[in-house]
Amino acid sequence: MNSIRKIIHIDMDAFFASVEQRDQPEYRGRPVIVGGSPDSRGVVCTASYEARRFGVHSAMSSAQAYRLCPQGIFLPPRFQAYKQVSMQIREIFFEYTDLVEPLSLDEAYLDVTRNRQGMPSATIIAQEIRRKIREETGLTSSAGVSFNKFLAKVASDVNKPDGIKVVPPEEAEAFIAALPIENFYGVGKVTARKMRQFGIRTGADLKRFRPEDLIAIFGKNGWFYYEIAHGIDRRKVCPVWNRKSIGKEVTLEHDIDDIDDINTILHDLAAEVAKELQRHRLQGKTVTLKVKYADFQSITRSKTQAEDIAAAAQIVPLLPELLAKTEAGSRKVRLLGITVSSFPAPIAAEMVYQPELPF
Ligand code: TTP
Ligand code: MG
Repeated sequence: MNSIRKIIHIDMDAFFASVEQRDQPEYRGRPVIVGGSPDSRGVVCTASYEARRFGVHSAMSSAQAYRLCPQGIFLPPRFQAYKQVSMQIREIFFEYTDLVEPLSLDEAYLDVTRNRQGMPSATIIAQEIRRKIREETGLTSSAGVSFNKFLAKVASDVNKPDGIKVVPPEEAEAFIAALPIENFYGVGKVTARKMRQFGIRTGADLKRFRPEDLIAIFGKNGWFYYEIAHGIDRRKVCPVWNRKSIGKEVTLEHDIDDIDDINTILHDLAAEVAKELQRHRLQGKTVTLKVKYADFQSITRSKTQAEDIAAAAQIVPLLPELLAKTEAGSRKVRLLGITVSSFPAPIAAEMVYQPELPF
């Protein structure tokens, strides 16, 4: 059965600039430009919407941005802060589905055809996700909701910032027809220019071309253009599940050698790791203990067992044996960590169709 998928594309608004405005309230409502300094040879990473009104945009030279917007607040990027938000929003996505495909720090595709909550409406899921992102990060995002990646991606730009656009199957044809080809995701500047030379300005123009003609003009991409003009995009949402382990570690305020204190900390870490494992629905067969001594020498000791480990009660019994293979207690320690690894191979992210339900 070839039923309808439900795909969400989420993209943060003016991402780097919004994080700066969140963390430095005096910059809110003002033209913030994140990137190289204006007197350097650097470029703009992104600009707040206030700065975009002056024509400033990503990848423009900072010098040019300064000419357009001399009153702009030029800030260097703080990647650690952006990464932190990126992890927060991914956690929110994973509350709904494992089929999350991040495209960059600030955007991802989600396939919510089947989701943990069994929610029938992708639109409601997208709104919930946007609300949670705002509550947990203080930042706004935009969402596109449709039945394939191409439409979801393009839709997320339509009501940006802080907006949502839903393209249900019955509206897809009109939506694509009206779309300027510059807004087609996957059509670069060069291709767009070439399309214009052939009189292709919108999706409707593109749709008039036969696939063999598009292939003759654009090579193998021609087939992709043909399909998207007809609302077809079979690409799956591919979760890059490259997570090989889940672990927690803690650097102690003071170096310790009391074995009871060490055990207390390890029990807490085991509980935290177990919580993470359960959240990601993962089970591993290997537990690794990490000890960093006061002199910064760092060692790990591992144990692999046949049984899958997902609970603190399964981690804790392994600790005495692992601890005995270290010098913790006879030497002072400054850091302790526990990691669980050896996860089973990820479940194939193949599409599982469900009967059509309201979009
Ligand atoms: P985008 O999502 O493309 O842009 P944005 O989030 O700043 O703005 P919009 O509201 O239009 O989505 O990119 C996300 C972040 O990636 C952006 O904040 C900064 C970084 N980036 C660069 O560093 N260089 C670039 O050329 C682009 C496009 C983005
Ligand atoms: Mg963005």
